[in-house]
Amino acid sequence: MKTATRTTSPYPDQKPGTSGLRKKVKVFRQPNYLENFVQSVFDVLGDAAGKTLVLGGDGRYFNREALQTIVKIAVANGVGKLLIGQGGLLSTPAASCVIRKYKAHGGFILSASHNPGGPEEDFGIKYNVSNGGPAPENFTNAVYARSLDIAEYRIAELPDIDLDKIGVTQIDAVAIEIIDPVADYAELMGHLFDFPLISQALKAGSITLCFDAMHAITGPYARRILEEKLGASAGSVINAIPKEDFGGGHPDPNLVHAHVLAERMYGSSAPTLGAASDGDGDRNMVMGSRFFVTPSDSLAVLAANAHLLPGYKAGLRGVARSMPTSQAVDRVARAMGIDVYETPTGWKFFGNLLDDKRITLCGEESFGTGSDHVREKDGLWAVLFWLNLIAIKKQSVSEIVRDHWRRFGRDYYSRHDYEGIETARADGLIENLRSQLAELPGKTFGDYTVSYADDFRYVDPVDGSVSEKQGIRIGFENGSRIVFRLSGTGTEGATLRIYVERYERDPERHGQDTQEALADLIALARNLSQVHERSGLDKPTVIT
Ligand code: G16
Repeated sequence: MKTATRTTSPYPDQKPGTSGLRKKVKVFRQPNYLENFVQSVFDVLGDAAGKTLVLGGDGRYFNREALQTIVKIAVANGVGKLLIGQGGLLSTPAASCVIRKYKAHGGFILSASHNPGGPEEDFGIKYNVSNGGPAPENFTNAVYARSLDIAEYRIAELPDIDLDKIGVTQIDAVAIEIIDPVADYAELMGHLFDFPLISQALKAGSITLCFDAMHAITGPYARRILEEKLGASAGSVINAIPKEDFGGGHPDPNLVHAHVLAERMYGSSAPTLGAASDGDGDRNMVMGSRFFVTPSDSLAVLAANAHLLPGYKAGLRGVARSMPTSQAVDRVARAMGIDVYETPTGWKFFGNLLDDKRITLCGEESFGTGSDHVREKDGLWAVLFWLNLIAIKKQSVSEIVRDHWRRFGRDYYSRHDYEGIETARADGLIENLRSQLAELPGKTFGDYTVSYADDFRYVDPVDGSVSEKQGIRIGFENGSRIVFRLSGTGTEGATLRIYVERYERDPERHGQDTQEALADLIALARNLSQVHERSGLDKPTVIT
């Protein structure tokens, strides 16, 4: 096998965001754009000789083409073995599972998550390290620095490999193995949950299910596990075939984009559980009949009940949530006497806490929940968790959540997104908020007196690393909060996210409409940020 060293010049825009490098396909298609980024990762990794790497993606447009390039660069950089999901497919949690199970050095995951796919849409790539989780910031910063002065990359002169045939191909000293993308993950799920109990309930029809795979990666996983292994009736998984453009949809599991599911769940014969996952299978949305579970509440309910499930019967070590996620899980942790950690947005921040055995469960408002079983959030895992819980409690989703509120109180919570703002205007809005921070504490706005106002700064308790400017927090004396931050996953312009939450202990007041319950806080958030004047938008583009 021949390898070549080719000269290249740097691109200035390869700084990874919240979760890897996400750009339009057209950007990735520029000469050497992908090659530069992948070689930069290898340069930071150092000696890759003999190491095993895992490769796979969510099957979106450009997935196969990019994989062929990555294989050739990996081979030229001396890896010993590549494990690749058949068809180039691996959900993000399954990639994490495979990296851990086979003790790989790391892996490349190709996805732009919930962003749309297609020639005019988005693509993404990220590197995960040997614990199966996204590379930490010091690694991604080093990759970015390298990408700014890269001058050459190495590539093997090979024909394209057959991504569809399971088995091993040996190319000189390198073994390239195409693996079943579902098998290892399905086996792991069988250890965590009571499959016989879930199966009994599904086969008896006492639990019915609609899982919307949104034409994305989770389709094959959900079909195999929910329908074939557990016996959910055929057709319980909808939009199950992954498509390069997600059927023209937006594979983001929320009430706006998973509207087929939402309509079914608000219809007359809704199943017991409704769920959806995103492009790469790490997000989840959970619904009951005429009932939407906020991701923050889902995390709190899972934490309060985890000990009932086989994989978690020893109890939880601790829990963590991203800063903008509601404080519902904090109340559970306090009642259980375990630690709760508040981290910046981004799953990578949970990695150290999990590895250091400080936490067992973690989650984010952005439809992500997970545990120490892998180092990514895990959509189907959350759905299986809920199925298992329903089978044990023999209650509906809404009954389980309402019981939870009665015990711990309810955290009314909502996120308002303003998408496609001109970047300079969005930066100006955040700067303006920053300039108010010093004078806000002590001020009263109606029922709300500010107790603290800051720009969130995180010191990782395990390695002491510091992450600055992770979002503006305004906390009130009654426990309510407003948070402002700019998204780190978009590919065009800026997206402002405004998160609002208010705690209500009184069960008599748990039946309010969320937007009404939060109306005062939402108005205050708009006033403080002058969002409409500064963004040029007269209302949010998405409300969840
Ligand atoms: C990624 C990260 C998550 C984060 C989410 C939203 O999820 O892994 O940790 O919460 O982005 O980030 P932002 O608010 O910056 O857009 P995913 O599912 O897109 O990989």
